Amino acid sequence: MNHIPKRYTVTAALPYANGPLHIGHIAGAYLPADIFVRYLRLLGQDVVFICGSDEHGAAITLRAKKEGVTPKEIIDKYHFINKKAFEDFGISFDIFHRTSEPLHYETAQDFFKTLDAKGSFEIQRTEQFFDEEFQQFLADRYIMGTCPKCGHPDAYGDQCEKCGSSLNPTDLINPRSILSGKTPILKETKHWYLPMQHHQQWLEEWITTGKFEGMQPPIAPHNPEAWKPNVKGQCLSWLKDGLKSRAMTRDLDWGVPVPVKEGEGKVLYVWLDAPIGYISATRQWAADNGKDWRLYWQDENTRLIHFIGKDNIVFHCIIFPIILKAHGGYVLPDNVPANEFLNLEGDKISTSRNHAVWLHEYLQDFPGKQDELRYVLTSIAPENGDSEFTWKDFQTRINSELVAILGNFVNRVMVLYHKYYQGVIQSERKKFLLAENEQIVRKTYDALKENIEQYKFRQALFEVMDLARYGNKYLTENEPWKRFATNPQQAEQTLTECLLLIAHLGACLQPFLPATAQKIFTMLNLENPSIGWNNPIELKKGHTLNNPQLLFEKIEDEIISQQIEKLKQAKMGNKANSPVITNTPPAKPEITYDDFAKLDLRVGTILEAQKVPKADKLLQLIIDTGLDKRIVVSGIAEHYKPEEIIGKQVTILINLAPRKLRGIESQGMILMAKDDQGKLHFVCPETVINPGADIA
Ligand code: B3M
Ligand code: ZN
Repeated sequence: MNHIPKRYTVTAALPYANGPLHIGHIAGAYLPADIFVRYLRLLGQDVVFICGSDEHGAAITLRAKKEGVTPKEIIDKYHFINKKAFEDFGISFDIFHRTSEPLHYETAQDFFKTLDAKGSFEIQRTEQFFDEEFQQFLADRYIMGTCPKCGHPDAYGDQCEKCGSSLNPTDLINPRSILSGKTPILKETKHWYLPMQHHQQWLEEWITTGKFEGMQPPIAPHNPEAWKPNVKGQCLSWLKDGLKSRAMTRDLDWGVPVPVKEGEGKVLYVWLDAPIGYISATRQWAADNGKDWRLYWQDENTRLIHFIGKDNIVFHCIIFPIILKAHGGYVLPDNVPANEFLNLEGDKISTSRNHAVWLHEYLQDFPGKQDELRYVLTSIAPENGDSEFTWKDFQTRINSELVAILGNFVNRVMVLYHKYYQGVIQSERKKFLLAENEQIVRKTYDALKENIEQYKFRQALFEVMDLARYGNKYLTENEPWKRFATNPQQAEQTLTECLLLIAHLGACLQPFLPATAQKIFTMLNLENPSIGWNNPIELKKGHTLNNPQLLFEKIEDEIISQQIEKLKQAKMGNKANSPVITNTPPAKPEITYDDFAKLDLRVGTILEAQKVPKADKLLQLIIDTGLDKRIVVSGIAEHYKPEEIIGKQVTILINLAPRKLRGIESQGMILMAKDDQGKLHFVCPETVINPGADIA
């Protein structure tokens, strides 16, 4: 390739804000993208890492319907849950945007208007499925039926999840409305279609050769050899079937409104608006950081890379490129390294059957162990075919690889260095004394570069672990603990060589296990280095190491059995593994400080408590508010016995208008927190303080 990239725009599929993330999502797109981006950043490349919530489409409206809330409540809830899970897991997006933001509406509508003005759409009046009972057109996921390609009985109107084919609702055999379950009727409507068949030729050329006739900057050629066979294969099979017109608008009331005359009451198709979300997110990031977003999308020296799962291939390799090219002035993806699917304990991961390991739950169950999961998911990443996660394998990989090899090597060296030399470097070491050590480190860097640049993260990590294996063996064979008495100089040499190996190991681990790499450099008391042999690591004489800390701990059988049990329970319909954090209520609308300041919240002390006759839920309390002693009736009788709570401090809202409950006037309200199981807990100061203390 003669075209040298100056910058990278790396995107990871925008997850629908309709549910939490599971390990399949992570292994499919987000973790490989994060490794790649961290690697590029270490090399000092100009890279922006883009993601955000996909907040439109039937995925959202159907979830809202299921939970009995508005779409807005759904997206507000899951956007923040997912954003936090990504952060806690160390996925280092530069921005995690939302497609419900005004800037996105503006960007997507501008795109639509430009395409419309250029004549890139065709308006078609067609008959579409319509649910008479619900008075609604049935697009995409509102309709199900049998896949005409593979016979799967539960294919959606836009896609069959079994064979990956992209469909139109009228392709389905025996269509049924998911709203009423009935067979829909056909009714006329009008939509803006993208005549994809007009793009068949250049796409074929572009996918197979990396360029096409009439190609112009900023579009730069890509290397077709660098595209994964599964990705190219899916594209070619699509092209072989022949591209067809596809509607880019929908009759729905949730989405980006169609911004042209006669488009009233219609919204953009979610797969038109979502990928443009990458652009709006970049615009927001650029605005926040004083950058020019255009360089990241409209400059021929930018490489655009989309990390996705295999079910999104057609949208990123065919439809979005058509849209970008039809608009003009944009680059096309340089690569779309899509992964296949991750299975779980011998079965497909399934949200509806609740068969999944949820990221936010993993992070709760294994606090501080995000690198352990990053390690396992990278080691088994479905790069060339579907792969499988099992808890037993998770345990084995941690115990016999991370603990026994990497952790053990680093720990033995650190402990010995402190024991013999109080952690003070004895002799300066810039280069290895032993040629073999230098060789293996150079080889690791080379292999790392080669594999990461070809999106082979599994192999790349394996090569790094090989360096740890080598270090462990080198240490064992040289036995500095024996030599320390017989040949102290040699013992010191071995251990200092090992320290240098650890430093290079730490450098290589940075993209994969960032927290672990950080721990290593903290122990070594060195700045985090770049990555590569040309970025020398130096141990100066007299430099002091920090105390050893264990990198990993063994995972006990019991923990694994618990997780396996949890999965079983979940499958049997037990709520313990519920993916839907139904008990976390959605965010409420913003208020001003003045709104808040109206509440007179105080610390109160419960002086007396008794059951309210003939009311199962109510307790009558007498509370010392510091200002007075007043009666409060509270719905906590199912959670607390009267005698348990005498003397307990509570948060009380004292200026709530009094109200009668079962004939008793309640003069205030005590605040309670409801946990996942629905149990109520008092909200109270850490230690007993004076009643009447103001809460603000
Ligand atoms: N939200 C689909 C998915 O989560 C979709 C990706 C959009 S990427 C622009 O599978
Ligand atoms: Zn199918």
